[in-house]
Amino acid sequence: MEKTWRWFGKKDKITLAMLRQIGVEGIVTALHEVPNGEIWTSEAIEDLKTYIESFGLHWSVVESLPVSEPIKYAGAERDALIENYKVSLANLGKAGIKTVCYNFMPVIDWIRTDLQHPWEDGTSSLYFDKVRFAYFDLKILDRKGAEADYSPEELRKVEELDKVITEAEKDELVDAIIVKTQGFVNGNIKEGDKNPVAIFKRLLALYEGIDRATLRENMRYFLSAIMPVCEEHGINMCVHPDDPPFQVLGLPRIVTDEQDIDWFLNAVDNPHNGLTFCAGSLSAGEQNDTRKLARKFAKRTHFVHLRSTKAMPGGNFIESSHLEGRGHLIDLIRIFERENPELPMRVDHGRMMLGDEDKGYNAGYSFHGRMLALAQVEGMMAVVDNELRNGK
Ligand code: DNO
Ligand code: MN
Repeated sequence: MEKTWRWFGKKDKITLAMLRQIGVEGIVTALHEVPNGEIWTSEAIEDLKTYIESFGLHWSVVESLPVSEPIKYAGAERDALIENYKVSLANLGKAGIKTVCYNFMPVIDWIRTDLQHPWEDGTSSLYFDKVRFAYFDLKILDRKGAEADYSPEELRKVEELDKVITEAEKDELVDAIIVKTQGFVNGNIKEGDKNPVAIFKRLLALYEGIDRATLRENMRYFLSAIMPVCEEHGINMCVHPDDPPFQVLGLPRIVTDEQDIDWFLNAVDNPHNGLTFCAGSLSAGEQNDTRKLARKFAKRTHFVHLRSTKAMPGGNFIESSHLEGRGHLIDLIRIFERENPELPMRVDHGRMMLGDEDKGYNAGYSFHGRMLALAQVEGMMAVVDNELRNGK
């Protein structure tokens, strides 16, 4: 697989010169400054592409070309937004950038409740705590009907937490769930927005009455509309799985497990309609065996995120080391190196370590932690490639 790295553009403190030194080959990035739904012009694409190439690297994957909310809930602006999306895709294709990651999660992209969950060794990683999430849902959002989504035990723990939680801790929870993990991926809520909870509630209201079946139809509509452009320009679309892969906040989620993946691949059965195999997201679902999924979907996978998680008691999960956990990365590397060795791969998130926290990087996207993970993955890949060369 090609060793790629998510780079957040010219403002990223982790520079392309640094990435070259640590063996990165391809860059994963987006035109982060273009508002959702607007066209990515050829000029802007070429400008960034030339900049990347001036460091001896190349722009391998777009992550993400965001799908605006009205496309997901079928709002009145949907067709106009899809037309813009098609123009952006065509412009990317003309520039030779042919792998495009996106997601189809309504309102909220990936979700964590703790951005710096401490490890014994002094490092930290991202964490999802079911009770803290329930607290956000019940006590901060005050969502109607939310009680039905939690067990009596969880509801009891939420009440206990309510007695001790401070205002500062509440703000931290809001930051983790809807500000710091969202701002740089889907643009719905940005750092510095006043009253993010109110913005978030307005967004949630857009999905009232939209269930899994409707969201699926809207995804089929979107994919069918863009496939001709993808065919013309050789673009491979790859949807990122829902993270975590289960229903949240009354919102439907439709890329969570084997059945869901089968559904969208068959609904628009075209090789350009594929998957981002995010081992971290998929492994956070108890129903998922990443090895089985990789064997089944390797040929329709266009991009790989290597990351692992460990299930913790109470439906919680932690982002673990890349060498452990339910991601089973060594097995996945064996499968993908055999089935689809040209695939671009990135390590996804890493721990915070060695002063990473002082550098203001996006949540999960540390420098040292990701570099360590990349080295671990590189080692695993070297062993697998050696086995393959020796006919094993
Ligand atoms: C989670 C991460 C996310 C991901 C976006 C895609 O696994 O990889 O940052 O890139 O959710 O939309
Ligand atoms: Mn991912």
